[in-house]
Amino acid sequence: MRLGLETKIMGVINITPDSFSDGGKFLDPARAEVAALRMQDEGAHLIDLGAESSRPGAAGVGWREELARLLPVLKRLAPRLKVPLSVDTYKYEVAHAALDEGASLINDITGLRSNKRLAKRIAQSGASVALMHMQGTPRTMQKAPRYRNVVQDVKAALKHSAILARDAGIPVSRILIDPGFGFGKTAEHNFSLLSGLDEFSSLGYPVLVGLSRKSFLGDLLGLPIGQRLNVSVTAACAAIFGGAHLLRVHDVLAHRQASAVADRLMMRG
Ligand code: HH2
Repeated sequence: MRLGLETKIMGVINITPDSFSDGGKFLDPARAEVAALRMQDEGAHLIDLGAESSRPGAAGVGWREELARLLPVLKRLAPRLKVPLSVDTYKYEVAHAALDEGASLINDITGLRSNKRLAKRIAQSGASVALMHMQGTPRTMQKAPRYRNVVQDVKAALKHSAILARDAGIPVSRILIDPGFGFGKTAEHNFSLLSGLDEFSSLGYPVLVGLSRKSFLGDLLGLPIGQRLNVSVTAACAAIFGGAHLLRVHDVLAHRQASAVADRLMMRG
């Protein structure tokens, strides 16, 4: 997967009972498989599997429970999908097993700050890592998020996460960064990050964004989760114009079509 030529699409499948976006839909591995194959057909460049919800207020689950949800789906998908698999986890035990099963990317919402062993394990495996920024933890992050300057503060934190990755031996070419929309951010913070997104490219890593179905977009018009496609796609295009390389989305087809237009305008496609 070559980043930088066209915007890449990461299709999201949450194997959880309680994800804010698709909770309960994909607990059955057969249903998860159908959804993943469909996302691949619709043009997803990779599929991100998550087995613990990180929605605001979520308490989290232990690694055994997370693995028990993840492994049946991962084992089923790994031999059947042509596109690479990513696993959304910050837990060493989960990442360790997922890498053994062929995961190509670990998507860490804590930006390698929660576990020292994780970075080394990723480095040994030859997989890539997505370093996301989060202030606090999912349980507390939306209580009173504060920044001096949200763009500069998040940028500095991501720079630090990238140093952790490189010090552990993960090559530059296998590192992605993500400002973490909705993770310890008010709506104003999220919009400042979106309009200031081009700042992040200067760190020298491809930029991943997760805007799909997020509350700060729906809240503009009081839209429930099922009606946030248009606002998600619009925000995604703004992110592409701001330099994003990869979109983490629940609705692959719509984002693929929109990004084709945005890429053409950016002369990337
Ligand atoms: N957002 C969510 C989860 N993981 N990873 C990255 N890199 N960037 C994001 O913005 C991001 C993420 C939250 O969305 P979702 O997975 O749909 O919900 P939940 O955390 O409730 O499972």
